Amino acid sequence: MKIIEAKVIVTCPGRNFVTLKIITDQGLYGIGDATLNGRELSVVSYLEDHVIPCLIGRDASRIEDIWQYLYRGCYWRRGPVTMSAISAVDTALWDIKAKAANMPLYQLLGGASREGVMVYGHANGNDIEETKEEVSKYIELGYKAIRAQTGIPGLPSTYGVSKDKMYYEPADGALPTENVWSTEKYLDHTPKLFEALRNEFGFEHHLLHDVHHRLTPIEAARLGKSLEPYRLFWMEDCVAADNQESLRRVREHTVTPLAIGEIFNTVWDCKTLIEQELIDYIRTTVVHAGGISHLKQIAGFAALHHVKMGCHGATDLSPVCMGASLNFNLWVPNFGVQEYMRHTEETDAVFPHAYSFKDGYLHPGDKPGHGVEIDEALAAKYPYKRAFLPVNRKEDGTMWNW
Ligand code: EZ4
Ligand code: CO
Repeated sequence: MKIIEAKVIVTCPGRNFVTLKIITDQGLYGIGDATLNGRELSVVSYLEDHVIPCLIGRDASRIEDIWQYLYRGCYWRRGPVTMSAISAVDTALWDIKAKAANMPLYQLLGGASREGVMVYGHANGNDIEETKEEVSKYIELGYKAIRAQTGIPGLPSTYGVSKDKMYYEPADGALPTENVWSTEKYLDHTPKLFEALRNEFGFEHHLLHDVHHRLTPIEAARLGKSLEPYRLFWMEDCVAADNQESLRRVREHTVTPLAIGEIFNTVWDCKTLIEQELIDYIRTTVVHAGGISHLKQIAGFAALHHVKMGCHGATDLSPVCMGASLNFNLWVPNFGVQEYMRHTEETDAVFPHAYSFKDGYLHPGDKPGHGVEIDEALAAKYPYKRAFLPVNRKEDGTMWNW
């Protein structure tokens, strides 16, 4: 089965998505997500200029060989642009293989290990009262796990707090918007949110929180300790993990479970974290960490060290990524939870999909492949629109992590 054509489809039904479509001489085709939020066109160029010419004529069934060809064969291995491009190729090829086998992808991977994929939604508000109301809405929708974020008194805006509750979209400017950050204010306020949520709703639901890389290890250790009475499912990205050793300081001070990895691209970005059991959940995803093929490798390694999968699933990961991820997560033995920020109706219309939500779980559906399509005619009606993620400064103007 030869690859005869591959093309990149860029569409902006409310936000930008990059999709790779690979077509074979047998009429079968597959699609993969290649969206890298705020840096989309770099992946488009990488695919069009440097990957697609090498794919034409290759055997679409040789997924592993093509993965190795693109990873080892470019010399400049790793990095988010390269790995998003490789992920898109890999996802599209698994889609083709599963379609050729006339199976949903999870069957090809080894079959279902569970009845559904537990997901968590994003509850957020400008203050604790508003966040409480949002949490109650997610509980009514049947969610078992809910991420909670709240505005910080004295700060004009806070990561994770949005106007549009179901479709939180951080890439909000044609140039990066500037946010203001205060570690002191954040550390004082955040435990109050979780105290209020446990007082109101008890301990029946899983609660999660995303620090979004804003703390130093000793500050993160203090937050983890102060959140212990509220028994979080996880505390996410509590420090930037450029240095994986940083998590050790957090780990030695708190039993609050730690999750990290949405910006990691390969197993090498989390090797120390996993091997030395410094984390509990690894958040690497299909689209940014090398597709199904490489995620299998990360998950297998993580399983040896009691680390579970907790894949990233924000709105900037397209429904194509979500479909592939759900097939992966229905199978993967060491599954933890899947993030699920709902896409807008416009996005769902461009990407018709077989997955569905019920009682806090997503199921990938039973269509052959990963179960997600792209309506190319509709996609063409939404041209690319430049959008950046915000940047973040401390109150005195110092650049900080967003
Ligand atoms: O900010 O995907 O856990 N979810 C997140 C996301 C990220 C965006 C960045 O593009 O941290 O909301
Ligand atoms: Co996050």
